[in-house]
Amino acid sequence: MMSADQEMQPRVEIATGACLLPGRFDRVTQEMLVAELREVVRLAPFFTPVMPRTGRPFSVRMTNCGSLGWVSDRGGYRYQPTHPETGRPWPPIPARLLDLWNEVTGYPHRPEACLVNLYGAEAKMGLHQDRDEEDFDAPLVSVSLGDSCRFRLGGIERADRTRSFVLASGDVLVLAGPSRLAHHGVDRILPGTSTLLTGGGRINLTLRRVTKAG
Ligand code: MD3
Ligand code: FE
Repeated sequence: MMSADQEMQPRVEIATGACLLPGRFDRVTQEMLVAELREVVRLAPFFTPVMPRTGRPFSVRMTNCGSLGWVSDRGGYRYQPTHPETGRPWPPIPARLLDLWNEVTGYPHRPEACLVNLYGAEAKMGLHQDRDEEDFDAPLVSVSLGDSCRFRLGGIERADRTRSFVLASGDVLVLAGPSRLAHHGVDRILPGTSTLLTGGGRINLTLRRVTKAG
């Protein structure tokens, strides 16, 4: 007899080490996550990051929870323990997300950062690698909420072939092994595809281990 948390859950390997769990969170659980994120955002409001050197604003707004948060400003990209505008520590990562990390990664150390990206209908994210962490051995976990997006996944080299996928509300993507350093981005939001967020838009959460544990 399987226990409730071992129920059949579709897993699709979209690239070596990149595993998609479509509909990992049902609607009611997505609503609970949104309520928890509202509290995060109350304590750590969304800010608009800008590109290093040029100061050009991102189309995505961001905040973080966890002991470290990812920020970008004219000085560069980095992880830091405090919000760039309020100067306060980031709020804690909701327990539901720590449980998800434990279930889907089996990684023996907790995530330190949860980056929260907020996309309006016109927002996108160019092809990039996530390499501001010290620990590339740890997996990375992404949760999509709200409107679907067209997500692009390439390879380690920028010129490698890319493929695109739709990420929908409640989907979880686990990036491990060779996919951890793959190029990726968000081509576009598909407006009107979800009723989860009042006013539409998309939220993506990425859970990350930043420092090398032990
Ligand atoms: C594949 N976010 O915050 S999440 C980012 O939807 C970021 O907001 C996108 O890229 C978003 O850095 C994509 C899925 C994701 C995250 C990290 C990856 C896919 C990844 C790292 C390596 C390969
Ligand atoms: Fe990324």
